[in-house]
Order: sequence, then structure tokens, then C-alpha cells
Amino acid sequence: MCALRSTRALHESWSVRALTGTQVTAPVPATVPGCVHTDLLAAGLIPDPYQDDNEHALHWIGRTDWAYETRFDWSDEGAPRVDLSCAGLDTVATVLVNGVVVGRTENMHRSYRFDVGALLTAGANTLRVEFASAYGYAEAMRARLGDRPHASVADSYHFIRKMACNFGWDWGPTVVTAGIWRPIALESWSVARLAEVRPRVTVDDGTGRVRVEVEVEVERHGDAPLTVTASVCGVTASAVIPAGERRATLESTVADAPLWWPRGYGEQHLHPLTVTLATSDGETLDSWRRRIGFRSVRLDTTPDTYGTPHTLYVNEVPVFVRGFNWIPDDAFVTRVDRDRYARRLAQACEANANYLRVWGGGIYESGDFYDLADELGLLVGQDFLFACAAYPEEEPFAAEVAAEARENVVRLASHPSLVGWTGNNENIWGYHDWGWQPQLEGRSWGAEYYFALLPAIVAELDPTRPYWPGSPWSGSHDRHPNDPAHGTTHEWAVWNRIDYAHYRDYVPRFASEFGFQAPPAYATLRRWLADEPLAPDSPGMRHHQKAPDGDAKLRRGLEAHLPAPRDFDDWHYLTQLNQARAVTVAVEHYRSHRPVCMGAIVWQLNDDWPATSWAAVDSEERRKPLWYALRRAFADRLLTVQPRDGRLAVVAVNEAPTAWSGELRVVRHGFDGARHATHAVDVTVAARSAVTVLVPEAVAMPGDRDAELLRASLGDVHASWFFREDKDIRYPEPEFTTRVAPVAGGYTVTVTAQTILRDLTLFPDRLDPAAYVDDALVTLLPGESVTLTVYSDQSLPAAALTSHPVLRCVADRPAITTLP
Ligand code: BMA
Repeated sequence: MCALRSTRALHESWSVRALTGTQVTAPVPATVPGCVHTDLLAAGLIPDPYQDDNEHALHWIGRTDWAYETRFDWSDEGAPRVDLSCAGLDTVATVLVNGVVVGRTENMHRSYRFDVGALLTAGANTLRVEFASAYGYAEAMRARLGDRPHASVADSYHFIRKMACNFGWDWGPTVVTAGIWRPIALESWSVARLAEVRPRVTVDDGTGRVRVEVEVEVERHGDAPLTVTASVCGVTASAVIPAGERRATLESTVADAPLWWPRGYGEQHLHPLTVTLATSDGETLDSWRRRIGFRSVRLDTTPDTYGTPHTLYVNEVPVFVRGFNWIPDDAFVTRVDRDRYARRLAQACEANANYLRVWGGGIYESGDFYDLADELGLLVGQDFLFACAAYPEEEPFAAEVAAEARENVVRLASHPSLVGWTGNNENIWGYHDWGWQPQLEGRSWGAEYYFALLPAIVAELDPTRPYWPGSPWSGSHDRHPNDPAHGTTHEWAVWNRIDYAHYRDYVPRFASEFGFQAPPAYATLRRWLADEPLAPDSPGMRHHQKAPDGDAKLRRGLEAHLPAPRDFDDWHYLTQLNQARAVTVAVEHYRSHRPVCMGAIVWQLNDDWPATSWAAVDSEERRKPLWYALRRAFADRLLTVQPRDGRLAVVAVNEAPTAWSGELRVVRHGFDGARHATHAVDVTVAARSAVTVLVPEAVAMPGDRDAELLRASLGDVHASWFFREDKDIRYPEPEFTTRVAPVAGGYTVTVTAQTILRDLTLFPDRLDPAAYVDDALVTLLPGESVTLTVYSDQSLPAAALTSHPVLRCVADRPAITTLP
């Protein structure tokens, strides 16, 4: 028999038409992979859903049934099997080839394969995929299975296996999509194909020997004996799969191969692994190739005197996790291409993060995302896709969840960056604490998934990776699921109810969520909102703030610390500053308590549309001041001033692989720059440890707390501490000189302070939307200077670059205009 294997993408000549409703009456050209919203937008039939409040007027799209259709020519090349392979259908789909139904699907998170050879004809063929309204499906399921509580602003998302945040979230729009969201192709093959390849890497941390086991499963057409071969690092293993059988395990041992390390811990060595399927005559039938990495991973949860740690070990080195929570980078996920993933992951790395948590209301992230994480050494924790709700365990959901979990655990198994699976986001907490139980009246809520099904699947298919039932989860049913002394913790009392100083009230073992909101960059607002003038409560601003009571929480958070904003520009700067301050208080507190605390994952890195949100980088890829603050707070070497037992201490935290030694100087300055008291001590901070130095009273006690600050320095790392809140300080009117010099790619802006300038920040996007700056939130004492580089290819007026509202500091108070 002649061996054939070919793939033909079917991404051309698609159209989409509405099957219900009256808004769209004719077929519209469609992009595949893609979704209906972006197709209607490209056709000029709808306004941009992200602009102003257009979202409201477009809800009908999610309530409409749609049909995607293409025609393609086909010539029979004699392959005994031709499969229609659908890598992702969103979501409730009926697939028809030449008018014949070949399958029905109801899970966006799975792929599907249909044997369509018998239906294809030489010449013209049609492929049609009909999508029923996701709302219609979810609401019917809810009616059948009984309602279940949920904690998000969205509705009915827990009754369909579809990206939850499509239904809206407290940072995202409601855009219930439909479409062919991942590649679709015809795959011709004969004899057999590789249905599943599952590499399992174990490293003997003692000898450094690496064992690569590859589990192979084939799909057959016919019964011939087969040969399967795996090659990695020059080692080849092969096995025969006898007639009638479908599985083989190939084992290789590799000696002296360089390991894969997280960034900051070593190199990211990746090794090609090739698996080939052949007939017994040696004719190749199929092949599979990925780059894998050699590393061990382990979660230490052995009880200690503080409770239950949650410490990640990679290659037996404990890693302090400095991370971001990751949400889909666009509510229309099909727009997120590899370049965009690359830019966003680079922004996480440049902020000195070493970890991304893929949050459970989004997707099992793409191959591109994981390939990039492998290359960058960014560790990834992937949630199973359950968020903030009680989920039904009845059919069809139990079977769908099992199938999607099995598929994605296998799909992602080759990626060394993936270091753990988590059962859900906040569902155990919600069940325990948020009044769900009386509403449920005994109905299922997902416990079987988190405590039985999912751990069993991970143990069976990927026993090398840790599984943790929830984020948060304390490790025991006998404890509160969000008990900070045990396991993972979400800190949301700050932001929702109490001031950010309360981050310091306790030490979590591993903070997997905490965060604070701020508006996106000014240029982002100007692009998406027509509000004239922009105001904190102008219509567009309100529409792009999805958090319940979000604006009041922003205001309350601000009032405790910063002067009252006098106009919109002031509000914008101060809320962004307050976000940076709040989150860095948490990160520095958590890091100062290593190794009791071994993880700080900020909510959230990115946005999925232009919004006031917890993100450090907005939807237009602009970095908020928080991003710059985190670059310092996440740096390997951190100096931080912390209250300790009624006194002040300087904590030097060193996550670098080498010791950090030098003279630690703590100086109490007057705002005029005078040195009132100094404490100097030699310190050595061993690699991956922290040293706490109490500041002597003579230095720590201010003479005039309205006009003094502490500054600590160790080498070129600095920390500062103010004795009062900015709102209570009578800063001198800011005086400074500036020098703007053109340089390749933009300008340098040198600011020399004549009075204290706190948290000096430049916002060049106000002059050129493409412009950005290399640093932010710099505090200068009189006589000190900073040189910032502004990147822009525009001609930016020096006067505008160096004055309000482009150049800001806390004491720079604009003339009063009115703030509604
Ligand atoms: C947690 C997250 C998200 C949410 C965030 C901010 O609940 O898991 O669901 O967006 O807080 O409220």
C-alpha cells in the first residue's frame, strides 16, 4: 500500500451569514481562523465593539445563529482516509460536508476530527459550519440542570464550555463570539497516523541523567505492523506496534545534556524531539517534532512551623515566583498572533517576572504562547478552565470536561515552561464562603472535577507535573480554602474593602492573586473614547470600567494616600500612581518575607480591551506606571523599607545566583537634601535569601515627619520611606530645570531637581501616541538629576515634554479646573 500523508488547510473563500435575526441579510466574507464579530467589523457592518459604548448595541451577535461556508476543489489522490481536522470550533457547531452532517460539537476547548473521505467528490465541494447561539445553548442547559451561582459580572458562561470572559468580566466586554477559531484542514493519510505523542521527561537531580519516555498512540486504517521511532540528543529509541495494537512507549536515556532553567536561573536549553511512524518496510507514515527541555519540577507542600508552604522547585532549586496573572490578550482571541504574544511575554520578562499564571476564565493557551515561554524561560501555571462559579457535573459537561482536560494536558506536555496545573479559579473559595451552598440546594458545583477527575487525568497523562485543586486552595478541606498560612492565597480585601497598607497584615505562603486598578494610558483612552471632555465619570470612562463599584474603590484607595485630584489629568496620574504604590507595597512585603512566602503573582499583566483595570500593560500595549514600579519590585535584588514590630527595618532580598555584599547605608534626609542621620553597616546577602536590618531609632525617628524621608542604598539599589502620606505633606512648589536633547530614536530629557520631586513621571503618549519612555516614578532630592529617554519618531516640542501634564510629580498641582 502506498503511504500518503498530506495536510491541506481550508482557510480560503469563506463567508458567514446569519441564520436568525434580521440584522445581517446577506453573506459576508469571512476570515478563518477568526470569529463573527471581526468578520462583521471587517465588512463594515458593525462599528468597533471596543469604541465608546458600542458593545451595548452589539449583543444581538451572540444571540444569533451563524453559518460559515466555503467551497473548495478536491481531487482524489487515493488516500484511504481523509479527515476534516478542526483544531477549534467556537462553540456549538454542526459541521456539514456537501450538505451531510459529519459532526456536532459543543466545546471550544477541544479539537475534532471527522472522517469525510466518502463524502468528498472530485471537483467542487462545500464545507459548512453552523454555529448555534452560545447564549441559547447555555440558557437551555441552565434551565435543564438548574441554575448555579457565579461571582462574576457575566452570566450563563458556566453552562457552556467556552471561554468564560467572552460573556463579560470585571475587566472585559461582553462579546459572545462564534466561529472557526483555530485552523481547519483536510488531512489525508493511509495505514496509520500519530494520534497522540506524549513526551515525559524526568531528570535525576543527583546524576543529571535524563529519561525521556514518549507515549505514542496511533490511529489505524488497516492492521499492518508499524514501527515508531523517537530521537532526541542523538539517542534513538524504537518499537514495533504489532498488528491490531495502538500504543507504544519509547524510552531514551540522555547523559550530560544541558538542563532547561527558568529565566534568572540558567539557560533555556531546548532539544528537538522527533517521533516518526513508519511501516515495517520503513516507509514513513507520519512524524511529529517539538522542542523539549530537560528539567525537574516539584511543589513542596510539606507542613512546617508556619503552616503549609507552596514552594516551586525547578531542578531542585527553590524559585521565588515573581509573576503576573495572564488573561486572553484580546476578547477576540483569534486576533492574538505570535508577534503579539512575543511582545507581551517580552514585557513580562522586562518587568523581571519569571512566571505567568494562565487564568481559568480564558483559554488553554496556544502553542505560540508556550513556545515563547519555553524560549524565554518564563514559567507557566495553567488553570483548567473554570472561574468564579459553581459548574454542573451532569452530562454533557462531565464528558466534555474530561475530554478537554485529556486533550490539553497531552497537547502541552512537551513544554518545559509549563510547571503545574490548577483545578480552577476561586470556585472552592466561592463554594465555601460566598453563600453558594443554600442556592445550590445540593446540586453539583464542580468538586468532582477539582478533587477527583482532573488530578486523576494529570496523574495518568502527565505525572511529572504538580496539580493543585484551586487558586486559592489551602490544601485541606478542614481549613478555609483561602487560609494564607496554607497553600495559595488570593488577597482581595485590599481593593474591594480596605486600604493597601493592610497587605502587610499577614504573610501568605504564596499569593497567587492581588492587585489594584488604574485607568489605561491617556493615548489609549483618546483612541477609544469620544468623551469630550474626558472625566472620571464621563460616559465612555464609565462604560470601560467593568468592576462593580470600581470608580468608588479607586477613589477610596486614592483618598487615603494622595491629594485630591483637581482635574482629569491629575486624576489620571494619581490613580495610576496609586496603583503602582499599592501593588508594590504588596510585592515588597511578600518578598521581604521569603522563604515563608515564596510567590507573588500580580493580578494582572494584560487587558483584553481598553479598560480601567488591574493591568500593568494596557490593551494598546502601553505600559502603565505600575509596570515600571514592578520592574524594580521584581528585580533579583530588592531593597525595601518595612515596618517590623513597631520599628522600621531595611530588608535586602537577593534572588540572584550570587551573594550580594556591600555597605548598606540608611540616611534620613530632609526634603531640602540635608542629611540628618546615617546608619551604615556591612551586609552579605547570600544567593536566594533575605537579610533584615533594623534601622536604629536615631535614624528611623524623624525630626519633622512632614519634611523628611529615609533612603537606603546597597550598591546601586535603593529604597525610600516617607513618614507621612502625600496628602498630608506640604511639599514645596516643584522647581527644577530641564534639558531636552535629540538622540537616535527620540530624545533624552534630563530633569534636575531644585526641590524634592516625588514619583516624577513622563507621559509622552500625550504628545505622540507611539512614544514611550524608559523609566518612570523617579524621586529626586534637590541637586539630583535623572535622564529619561523618550522614544518617538515625531518632532516633540521640548516645552511640552517638560511640563504639565506630560511631566508630572506628586507635588505638581495643576491650577484648579473643575472635576465633576
Ligand atoms: C479575581 C480573578 C478575576 C477577577 C479579579 C479582579 O476574582 O480571579 O476573576 O477579574 O479577581 O476582580
